[in-house]
Amino acid sequence: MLLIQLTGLSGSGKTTIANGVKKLLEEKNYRVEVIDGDIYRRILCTDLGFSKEDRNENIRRLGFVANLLATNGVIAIIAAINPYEEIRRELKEYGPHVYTVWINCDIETLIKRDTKQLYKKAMLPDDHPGKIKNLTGVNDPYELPQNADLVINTHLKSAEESNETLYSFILKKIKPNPPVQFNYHF
Ligand code: ADX
Repeated sequence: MLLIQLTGLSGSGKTTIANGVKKLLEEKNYRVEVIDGDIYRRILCTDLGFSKEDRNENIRRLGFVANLLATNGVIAIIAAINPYEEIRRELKEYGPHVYTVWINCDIETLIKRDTKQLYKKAMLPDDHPGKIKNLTGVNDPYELPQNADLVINTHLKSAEESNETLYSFILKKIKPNPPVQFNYHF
């Protein structure tokens, strides 16, 4: 039905929003699947690291799975950093059912939240053995989305507002095809 590719830095809220919106849509009987980078990196993408090539290959695989689902009536939401324009554009080529949603959060807020302690590790001195040397947005590129269909600024909104923004965006895109309701009145 739809393929939503979220993009945004680690900790920006992609997974939280994707799962929140999944719940809201399921209450309306839509079939939804969240394709989460963190999970797929442990299952389908265990061979991939964080080079540009590997990140793009990661998104290519997630996109393939998401598109299979999307063309079989599911709303597929990819929650991954997805940092490069080239691969975002490649996914868009699957068709007009593909939308790019930028989950934007300023770096100060990310550093403050730092739930996975990744930003702390990326900002360690260069010679520190625990330093992360390729964290997106700190010492690895994040290309700002040039053609996002929707931008959600999570540092300016509550979690509920962010969910609501994506939820209503999706509802607008699927309006012509509501799920079949089986209401039996005998
Ligand atoms: S992507 O760049 O290929 O889209 P993906 O979303 O699958 O990345 O994975 C990102 C997750 O991997 C982060 O949320 C974080 O938990 C973990 N991670 C570990 N090292 C890095 C790193 N160097 N850069 C970004 N994420 C990292």
